[in-house]
Amino acid sequence: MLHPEVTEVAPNDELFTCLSPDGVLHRETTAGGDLFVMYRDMVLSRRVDTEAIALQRQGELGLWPSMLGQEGAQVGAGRALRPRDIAFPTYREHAVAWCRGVDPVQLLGLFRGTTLGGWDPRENNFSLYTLVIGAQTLHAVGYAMGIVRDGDVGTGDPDRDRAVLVFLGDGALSEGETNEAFVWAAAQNLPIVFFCQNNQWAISAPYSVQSRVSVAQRAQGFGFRGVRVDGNDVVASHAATVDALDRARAGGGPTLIEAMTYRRNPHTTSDDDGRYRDAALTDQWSALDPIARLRTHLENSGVAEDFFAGVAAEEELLAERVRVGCRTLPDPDPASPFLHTLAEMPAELAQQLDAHLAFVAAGEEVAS
Ligand SMILES: Cc1ncc(C[n+]2csc(CCOP(=O)(O)OP(=O)(O)O)c2C)c(N)n1
Repeated sequence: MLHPEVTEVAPNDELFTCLSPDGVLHRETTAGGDLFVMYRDMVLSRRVDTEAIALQRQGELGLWPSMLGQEGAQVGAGRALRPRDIAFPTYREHAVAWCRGVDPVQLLGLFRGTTLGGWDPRENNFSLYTLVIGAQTLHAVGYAMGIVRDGDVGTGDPDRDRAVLVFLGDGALSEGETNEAFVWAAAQNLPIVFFCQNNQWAISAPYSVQSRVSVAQRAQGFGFRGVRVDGNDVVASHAATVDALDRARAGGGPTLIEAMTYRRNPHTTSDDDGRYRDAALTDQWSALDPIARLRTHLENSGVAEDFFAGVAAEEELLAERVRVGCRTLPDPDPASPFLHTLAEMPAELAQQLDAHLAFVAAGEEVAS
């Protein structure tokens, strides 16, 4: 089913919005989406983010890329996925991971240095985090080609048709790989949705130094649809993504969604954003907070305080589980980097593994 209200905004680059910053739902969408579920998703995933920053400050994590302010874009998109669809994230999609059912403690392993992955991508159809900017767009295109070859697109059977949702930042649009991915997606009419969170900064580089046109407009040059949504509006993000995924599964080809949002925290816990941007801008964007606006809407609709209290109680339990879980993440097997690269281990690599294990054992002896 297509949702014409989203399509309308494509040609003129208008921002598609449903829920205004003061919490008024001024456009009903046909895309549905459970506002209670999405409120809870945003609150709980924000709490994971807050706890992760605190853990990094305590030396428990090496690094953390915060998503504060981007929950509306991520939850709207994450909740548009069906189980058989697959998502390819960057390293900041903590709320999408939450929507896919990835345990938040598993997210922390990569940033604690106990794993190079953290979860099995097949369990939740949620690929591993990708730190190489833009690389995941090609992985996603390859997967979408596989879906076509499996005949899982355009059959009309909702239990069979699948699509790919790939996340990228505005900075990734300056990578050759992303542009190659767009070429392939268009030329082969692939079942793929590119979801760009335009949080306006690629570390210290603003979007304005990367492009003379909007993100959404760039899709037109490759021959497919681009739409612009208010990324701090979870309802708009959800409707636009449902629409684009429906099209993709039905054989309608790719869409690029530009979710306009803002990275309210520094790029990572290692970055000093005070050196390149004005704090007043962050304050302006704080007033557009995606959680606050949905809460206002729910309160104005008569939702009982019990609901919010219930989510707040869940938050405390989750925070405790994340703190304890992080500290008790198991150390990796020292052999693991050697074991999962080649199907059969060559003799030379086996020798290196022996030497490595001897080195680790010697270190453990010294330490004990
Ligand atoms: C190929 C590559 N080049 C450079 C980097 C260094 N780098 C890490 S994050 C980043 C900025 C990415 O910005 P954007 O795509 O907008 O995503 P955001 O971090 O804002 O979510 C850069 C340049 C990298 N990781 N990979």
